Amino acid sequence: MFPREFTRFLLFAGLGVLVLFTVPGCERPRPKKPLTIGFAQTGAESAWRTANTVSMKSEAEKRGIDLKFSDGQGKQENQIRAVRSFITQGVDAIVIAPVVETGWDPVLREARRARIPVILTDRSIQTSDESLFSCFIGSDFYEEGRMAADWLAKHTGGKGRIVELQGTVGSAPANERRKAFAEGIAKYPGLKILDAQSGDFRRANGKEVMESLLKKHGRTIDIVYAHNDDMALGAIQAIEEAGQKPGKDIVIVSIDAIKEAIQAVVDGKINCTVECNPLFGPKVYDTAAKLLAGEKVPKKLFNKDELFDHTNAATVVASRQY
Ligand code: GZL
Repeated sequence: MFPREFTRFLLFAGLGVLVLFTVPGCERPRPKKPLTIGFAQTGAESAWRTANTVSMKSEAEKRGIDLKFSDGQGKQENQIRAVRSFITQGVDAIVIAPVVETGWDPVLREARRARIPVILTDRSIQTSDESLFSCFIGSDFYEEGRMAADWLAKHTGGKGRIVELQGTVGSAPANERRKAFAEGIAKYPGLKILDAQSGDFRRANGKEVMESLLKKHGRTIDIVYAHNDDMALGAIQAIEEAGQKPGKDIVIVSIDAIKEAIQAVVDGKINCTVECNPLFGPKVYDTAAKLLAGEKVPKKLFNKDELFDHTNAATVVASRQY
């Protein structure tokens, strides 16, 4: 038999362990497992994209989120491969900035089978089943195109020959900005689109496309409508090299409102840029946390965008974060 003292020791030790694991707040604090999020980014094609990546990475670091980041380099197959890898890794949530609108349903079904919520950021998709993603967070590209058309009609009295520098073929921003702008100027028969070509949202491509349009249309171009500032800034270089004054000989309307473009508005080289705010890392992680806590979130969360021209650019340029 055990001596009395040893039996008493065992009794109290057992009681202590029982208390430790049953009385709330007594248990040894266990470090919370950090949230692991897989982010399939579009690429690195523009200053807007760089600012969006910085927002997502810096906010994840601030919150102690383990962010698995993948640069899609502008190719859907790279993004799909990244999403499959996130599923294999068993991340808590997946974020995708889809480079193009179509072709996502199969991999979204794989994420659903793995019970991993998917948040779409920046660009939306065409899908047969909207339940395949939990939420879309980004700007309203249709509204941006409409704002650009409205501003142009007012600024030109509804007259002018336009060349359009379009974004990435098949992408939601290019499709919606094109459609909304065309519908916006339809009310003004004096505003005509002479020509349109994709510059893939890239500055170098914007310059090349503008060079070829200037060669083809000479001095008949009155207006450039660029789907983003990077292409507009490239076009400005081509216009100046052709001996014309951007912002004066040729009106320039653009979208994104990156700091460099707002400075160009102050300098009189861009006439108007419609904002498309990329700094929504905080909103994405707040939404992911709500989803993982089982809370309902709205299907679409639109960022608020405004417009900058000679009336307000100088007051904001210094404080712009991107
Ligand atoms: C818009 C975003 C577009 C930007 C471009 O939300 O998808 O892609 O307008 C970027 O600058 O490349």
